[in-house]
Amino acid sequence: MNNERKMFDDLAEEINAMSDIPEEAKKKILANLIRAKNEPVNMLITGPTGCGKSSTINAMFNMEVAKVGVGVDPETMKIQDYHLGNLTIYDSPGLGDGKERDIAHAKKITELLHRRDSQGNALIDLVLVIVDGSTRDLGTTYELIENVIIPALGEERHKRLLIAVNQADVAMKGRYWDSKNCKPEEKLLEFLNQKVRSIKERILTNTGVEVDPIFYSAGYKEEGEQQLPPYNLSKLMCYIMRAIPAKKRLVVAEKCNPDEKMWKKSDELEDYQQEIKESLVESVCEGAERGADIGGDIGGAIGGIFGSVGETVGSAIGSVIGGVIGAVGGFLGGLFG
Ligand SMILES: Nc1nc2c(ncn2[C@@H]2O[C@H](COP(=O)(O)OP(=O)(O)OP(=O)(O)O)[C@@H](O)[C@H]2O)c(=O)[nH]1
Ligand SMILES: [Mg+2]
Repeated sequence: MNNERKMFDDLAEEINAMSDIPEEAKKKILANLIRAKNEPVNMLITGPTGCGKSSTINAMFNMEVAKVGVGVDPETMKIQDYHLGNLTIYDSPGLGDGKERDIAHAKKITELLHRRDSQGNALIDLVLVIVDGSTRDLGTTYELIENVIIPALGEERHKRLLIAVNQADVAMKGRYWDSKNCKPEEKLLEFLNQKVRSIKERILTNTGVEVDPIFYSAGYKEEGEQQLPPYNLSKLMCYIMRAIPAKKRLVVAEKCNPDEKMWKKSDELEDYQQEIKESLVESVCEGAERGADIGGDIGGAIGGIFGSVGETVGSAIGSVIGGVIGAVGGFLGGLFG
């Protein structure tokens, strides 16, 4: 747990040492950093037994604390909470464990989603519903999303809900998965695209809520065997960063798995690493433009802030959470120095 302190301290130190940004902007950025360091982030991860909740948590945040199920019994019977500094992850079973248990799970999820923080805001920043890509029957998943989660989310519900289809590699029983390159072949890609499209349409039709589901693979690990690398985990993280308020992003970023392998493989439709990085820089620099404005020379100052702060933030974060920031094509080197 040393990383987080180091990341924030490194950033503050480097920004402090910079001579070419206006004092006002510097003050604003340092204030942002202090605020960001203390931001609590609360995520709920849910989905049916065996969909890969624990595997996803472990892959994203480099934990071994979320026990991956190997037997037939669901490992997660109640909502478990994992605390990683200011980041709290709630891991809850979805529906499909039998009527009585389903009612109990639904009740706990509803309660959690109604919980408020001390300022009266919803406690849960983001709900990630994981769908098992290898099953055809999405009935209980739809029930969970449409009848439990969406009604409990309140306003701006589309912003706090993320749906992700896991186990992309075995969605067609392992066929058409290019395991050498860790990506789906054409047929599987089509199948997965169709799947997320139909989920999107179904939820829109039934609830009027617009979601943008993605597919990924958390990777696969058997006792004593090598970890199969995840696919689209960087996309999932990118969507998480988009969904949560800007000021909360650094707390999530500092907990990301530093193992670059985890973030490397994606559909490459966008440069997810770059977007993550830009979203972090944005969150640190928020309001600093106005600071520069006070200083007078607006044009040059703004460019300067984003140039040099970008570089500093990029390399400081990069050295700590190289996974997220640095993995795709040495992006750090390319853009920021
Ligand atoms: N092939 C493949 N297997 C996966 C993937 N993600 C998870 N698994 C496997 O699926 C099984 C269940 O994964 P878990 O992470 O324990 O699922 P869970 O949702 O936490 O399950 P419960 O806690 O029991 O509800 C394990 O054997 C995992 O190794 C994936 O992306 N691909
Ligand atoms: Mg689990």
